Amino acid sequence: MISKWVTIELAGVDIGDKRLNNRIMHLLTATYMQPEKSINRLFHTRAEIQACYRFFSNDLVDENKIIAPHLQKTIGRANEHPVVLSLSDTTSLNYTSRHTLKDSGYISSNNAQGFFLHTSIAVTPDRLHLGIVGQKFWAREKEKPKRVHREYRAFPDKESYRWLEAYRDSCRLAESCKDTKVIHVTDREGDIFEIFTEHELKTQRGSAADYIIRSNHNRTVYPENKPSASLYEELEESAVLAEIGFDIINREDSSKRHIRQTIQALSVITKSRYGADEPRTTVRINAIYLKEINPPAGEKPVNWCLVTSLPIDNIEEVKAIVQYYLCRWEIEVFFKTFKSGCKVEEKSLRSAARLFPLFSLYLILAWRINYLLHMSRVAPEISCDVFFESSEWKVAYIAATRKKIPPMSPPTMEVMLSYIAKLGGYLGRKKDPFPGVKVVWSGMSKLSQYVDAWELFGPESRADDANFVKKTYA
Ligand SMILES: [Mn+2]
Repeated sequence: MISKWVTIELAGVDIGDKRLNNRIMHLLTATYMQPEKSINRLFHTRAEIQACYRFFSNDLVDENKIIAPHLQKTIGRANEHPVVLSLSDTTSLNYTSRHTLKDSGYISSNNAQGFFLHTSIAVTPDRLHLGIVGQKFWAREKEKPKRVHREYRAFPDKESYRWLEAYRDSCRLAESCKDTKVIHVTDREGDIFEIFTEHELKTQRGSAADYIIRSNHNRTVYPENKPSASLYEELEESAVLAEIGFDIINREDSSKRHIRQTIQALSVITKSRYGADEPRTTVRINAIYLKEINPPAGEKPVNWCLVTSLPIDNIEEVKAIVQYYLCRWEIEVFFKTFKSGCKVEEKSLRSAARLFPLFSLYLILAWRINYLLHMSRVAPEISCDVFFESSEWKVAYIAATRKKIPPMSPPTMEVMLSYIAKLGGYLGRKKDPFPGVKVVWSGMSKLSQYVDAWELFGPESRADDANFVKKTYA
């Protein structure tokens, strides 16, 4: 059985032949409800397990074919929103313990082995995940080279090139969604000059995504009243426009810290850094400086400089940019779902060529889990049968409420998610926060086992069965 949402999400998938197209739908359905399971434990029969391994070892299967229909769906969803943030970041996947894996590379200085994944996800300003915008997977060489002197590499051969490629993905999204403002958002690693020039180029062609990038370089700037200055000094000297306050969450221990910052902003000219004989490109960037007021003793102050193509003509615009940047947290949530939720690093396949398509499949899954979770918050009133099969919500109702007969009509998303969270161990006490991703995926996993049992125990226990419904509700 293929889930309804999988049929829709992967409509038009073209792996190369009909059986492969069908197999990917089966695989996504099987992994969906039990994302954390290993391949061997996902399936009930040896034939199914083998079919899965055969799929990933088939030369026709590649990661771009798997993600392609989903990218189209992301565009469709983005089209319905006036502002969409394309959050872009890199994460590493650790495969050090997999000795049979030949083509992994070093991922850190302590000789850990694995792969890198760069992806951009589309998210609305109220943090609804809309899907993947672009993906790239790669491995470095086996061992970290001892850096005697840095070898010269053309920009496209450098690892940092991925940030420009990701920005181009965001521009493609902008071009496909003419009525949507698409904003490319990254942390400091994404601060490369090539994005500013690419933005100018794409603006002329009418296909530019805006950008908000946390600044990494104290660039030389050219204000009107002096020959040159440094970006951070100029910002420090500009007038304080306002103050803001918000909570940040520590990635390690999930503790919260309340931050208050002053806001300063300015618009300046900066230039590319090429050799003396090359012409230097001139671009205008807007910069926002956020400086923490009275940071706690012993703690590093939270000071950020953001560079952006968005207008900063008034304080409302500046505050909106800061709010958009704070949404960058969602890609961390997404990576957490992908890595700890789907336990991607524990999935064993023999080579990168087989693992990369599997990563694509789990990217779609990680999106789906976050999408459901956020939907239940931003649209709690919609009927859950938009997202769930009838066997799923009926079984969830019975398991969570301990009542024997499910209602005739499906519950709302909010209620359905509360059932799933309950199965995942969420107690729902007054002071408890919203159920998180972790509770939801463990609830989904349990639910899938219940649905399995429900379907196994024959027609009399199935509420879909017409006779059963007649007998029970008559
Ligand atoms: Mn990063």
